[in-house]
Amino acid sequence: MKLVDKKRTTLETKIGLKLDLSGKDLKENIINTGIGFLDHMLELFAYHSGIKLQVEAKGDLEVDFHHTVEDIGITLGEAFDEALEDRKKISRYGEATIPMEEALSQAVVDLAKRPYFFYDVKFPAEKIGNFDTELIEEFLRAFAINGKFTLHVRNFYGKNTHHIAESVFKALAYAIKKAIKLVDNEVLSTKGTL
Ligand SMILES: [Mn+2]
Repeated sequence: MKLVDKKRTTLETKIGLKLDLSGKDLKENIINTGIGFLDHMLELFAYHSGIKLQVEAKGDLEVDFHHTVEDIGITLGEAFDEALEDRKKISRYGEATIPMEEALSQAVVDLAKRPYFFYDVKFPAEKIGNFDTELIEEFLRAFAINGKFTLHVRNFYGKNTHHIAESVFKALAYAIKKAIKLVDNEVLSTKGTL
C-alpha cells in the first residue's frame, strides 16, 4: 500500500486528495470539501477506518452539491485503487454492521477488482441540513466503481436521517478497515490474482 496524492480538475470541480491507507504516512485528517455534512461523513470514515485522508475541494456549490460530491467519490475511488497497488497481502473481504442509536446499517466489501455497487438505504428525510441525502448513494457508487471493488450497503432500520447516514459511513469504515488489513497469504484467491 502506498501514499497517493491525486488532483482532479474539471470545469465543475477542483479536487486535491491525499490517501494513506497505512494511516502512518500522513499525520492527520484534513477535510475541506465546502460541504459541511460531507466533511463530517469523511472525517468519521477516515477516523474509524484508521486511514489518513486529506481532501481539499472547490466545486460549483452554487449549482448544487452533486458535482462536488460525485467528483470526490471518483477521486477517492481512483486514489484507493492506486493505493492498493497489486492488492497482494490484503484481507480482501470486510463486513461491518454498525448502529447509531436507533439506526442499524451494514457494509460488505470485496476488494477483488470486481466493481459492483448494491445499495438499499432509504432516508426518512430528503435533506440533512442543506445536503441532499440521495447524494450519499452517488458518492458511494463513485467510490466503489472507481475504486474497482464490490460494495454492498444496507440499512436495516432507523428513524433519524442523520443517524442512518452516520451508521452507513461507519459501517463502510469498519468494513474497509478489515478488508485492507494485511495478511500473510500472498493473494487471497484460488486464481492467484485479484
Ligand atoms: Mn453526527
